[in-house]
Amino acid sequence: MIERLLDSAKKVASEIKNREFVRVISHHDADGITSAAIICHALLRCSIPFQTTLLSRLDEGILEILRDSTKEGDLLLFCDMGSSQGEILAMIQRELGIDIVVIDHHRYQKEPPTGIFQVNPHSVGLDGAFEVSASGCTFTVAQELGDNVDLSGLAITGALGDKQRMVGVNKDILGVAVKNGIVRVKKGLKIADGEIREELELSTEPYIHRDEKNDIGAFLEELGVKGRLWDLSSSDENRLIDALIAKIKARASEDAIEDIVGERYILNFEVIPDAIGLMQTIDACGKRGKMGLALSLCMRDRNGIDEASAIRVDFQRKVVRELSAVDQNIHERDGFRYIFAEDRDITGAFAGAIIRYLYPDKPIFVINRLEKVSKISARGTRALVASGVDLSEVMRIAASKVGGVGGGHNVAAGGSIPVGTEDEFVKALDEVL
Ligand SMILES: [Mn+2]
Repeated sequence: MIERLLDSAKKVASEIKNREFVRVISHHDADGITSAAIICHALLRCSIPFQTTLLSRLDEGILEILRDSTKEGDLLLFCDMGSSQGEILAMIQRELGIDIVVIDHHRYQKEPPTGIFQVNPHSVGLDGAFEVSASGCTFTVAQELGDNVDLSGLAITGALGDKQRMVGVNKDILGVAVKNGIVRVKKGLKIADGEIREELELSTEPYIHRDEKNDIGAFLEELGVKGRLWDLSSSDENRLIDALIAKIKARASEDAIEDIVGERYILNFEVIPDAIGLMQTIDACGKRGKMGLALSLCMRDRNGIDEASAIRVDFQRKVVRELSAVDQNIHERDGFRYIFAEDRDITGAFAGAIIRYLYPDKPIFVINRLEKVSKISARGTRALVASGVDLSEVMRIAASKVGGVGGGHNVAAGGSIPVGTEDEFVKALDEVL
């Protein structure tokens, strides 16, 4: 499948080659950060100077960021954003007169403005939602700039961050990674490597619901399992897996139960060799505004490991704490549930864990009240989508009814509504769901 991206990857690479300076802008999530790291490594190796900025989203504010940090003739490279924001690209072209290339995997309506090359799986009939992420697309471009096969581990990490599957282009990249000794694959429990008790207590994927404190400790003691996950004997690990499945079965979705076990990726060239752990660490750092720290880890600087790991622990602890109170705080309606959350950084992880591990039978809407707007995260399951639920449409319709905006994917959507319209929004949901 990867060959389908090659034409566009070659074009973008030829735009990059021989530049005096490349301005990189990428997204602040795990996929965006690994994408930025892949292109930064490749640029370093080509001796092309660059500057990188990681953003939560692309809007008009980009002009101010670029005005002081680019000059005519520079190349601006977007990763993990840009394909569906043609108006902003056109505005940058018009205002700043710089060249632009885009490496993205999001669906888009209109082709980019004239003169802008892009790598996007959707333009060659591939699905950017699950078979290749921005990091995979960026890796194909990096391979056109030199021998950068060692960066394939970062591409896999980015795909994990976007909850993708190892099919299509991802599968090709994994094949290249394994063949070249960059990544090793081992089947097992899919949680981060670490002290097993701590990791289970921190885990939101899977989230293990517990009523009393120290429940996990007693659970492990009873099983007679302790130590680091990667050091467990296969019989211990299998017993643990069976017991975990029994524990989450009553409430989790089918998908979520199946996803507990699968391929784990061991990254031979990264400072955190566990792909799940690296993904969670950079994701948490990005959400907490420590994008530079996250990027430095992916640039293989070991200095930030302790600080970044502490941010991951803190972030996940927060999500787990909110999850443990869901039963008391959730509101149930005929066709959906909703809940208020205070920390907007954790909203996505929070909503994802509720639908997968606690309440999979109806769509969930998590509402964050901010100063002027309330942010909404909506999540469904594959089964709900199969039964006709399209959260992108639901969000678009219900949010616009109360003067807000919404959209996204059928299974995961979001939006924002004016503060104070939450009750009205819930009523609007009642009408569509
Ligand atoms: Mn992405």
